[in-house]
Amino acid sequence: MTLVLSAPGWDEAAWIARFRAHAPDRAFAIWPDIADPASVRYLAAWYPDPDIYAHFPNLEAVFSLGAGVDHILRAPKTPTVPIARCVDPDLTNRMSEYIVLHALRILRFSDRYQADQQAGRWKPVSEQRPARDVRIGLMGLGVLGQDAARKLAMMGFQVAGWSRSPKTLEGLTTYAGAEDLSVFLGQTDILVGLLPLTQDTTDLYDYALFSQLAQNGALDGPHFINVGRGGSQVEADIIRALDDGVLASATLDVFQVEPLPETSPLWSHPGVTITPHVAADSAPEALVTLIISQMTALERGEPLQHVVDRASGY
Ligand code: NDP
Ligand code: OXD
Repeated sequence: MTLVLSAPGWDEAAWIARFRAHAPDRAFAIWPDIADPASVRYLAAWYPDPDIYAHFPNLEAVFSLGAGVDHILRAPKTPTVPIARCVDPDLTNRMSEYIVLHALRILRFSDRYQADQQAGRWKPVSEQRPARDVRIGLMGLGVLGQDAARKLAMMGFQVAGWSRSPKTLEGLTTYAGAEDLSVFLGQTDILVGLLPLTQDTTDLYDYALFSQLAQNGALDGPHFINVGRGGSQVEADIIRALDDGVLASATLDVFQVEPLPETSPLWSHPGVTITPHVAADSAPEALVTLIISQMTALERGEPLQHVVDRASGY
């Protein structure tokens, strides 16, 4: 009952050591160093080799080492066994921290004051609007979107959310589907992308979408924060929208290509804030514990948690 780990670019030996510390009686291996492929029942993966799944005839489950699963579903031949993703309170809290941090950074003109400090300039902004005047729209109302929505509302922001299926959530204005998108965008001052990457969400954040954001809001124009997936954003359109004043700023944690190439104009654009896909890292201990508990549950005949729906792609 071996678990194979495949996470190219990560310190895989350290991860296996963590797994062994939590489950010393279990067998673990690192791809591609596999002595007996028939013994492999589980795969824990982050951007694995797309051909990996065919090597294990007795595979029973694939565990994503993150909340997203696009890195697994991008394979031409995806595994036929269930895929479970990471859902963990630490990860959820971290994402909400990131979104609240940057919403407040925008509200409280932090970038401007930082530049003023560097220039030795004492220049209070003439009018500091309260959070209650600012409308934040979350695209994605899943595990992460709902938690962020609650915490943003706690800070006083007006919060709305958009999802694929209609939802009723206390204290939140909700919109669903393509038919509601324009109305949702038209009432949004800070747009937060928290969508999984699927066929439907690829290249979704483009110039046409940014152009529909509220232009009459309490801020200096619409702001965009993307913490979902870079494949949902058209980076050339972000630059164009910033240059045209269609967007006031873009805060990006995810990119079309990661690591963001040195040649990307996003690096030096004054309207862009960049973080290297760290909005909500999975805490290693929590992830290892989750995966081991999922294996144990399966072996007891209990259902796997957080299983991905193949049809919707997330
Ligand atoms: P969930 O699966 O819980 O929620 C996804 C949400 O997106 C749901 O509300 C879903 O709608 C909505 N959605 C999906 N497709 C569409 C669509 N075509 N149109 C409208 N809404 C859609 O995911 P999580 O909240 O756990 O995570 C979201 C994403 O965040 C992950 O997939 C990952 O890509 C990203 N992420 C990024 C991290 C980072 O560090 N930057 C860390 C962790 C995650 P519905 O509710 O109707 O199903
Ligand atoms: C992700 C993650 O899916 O870090 O991006 O969990």
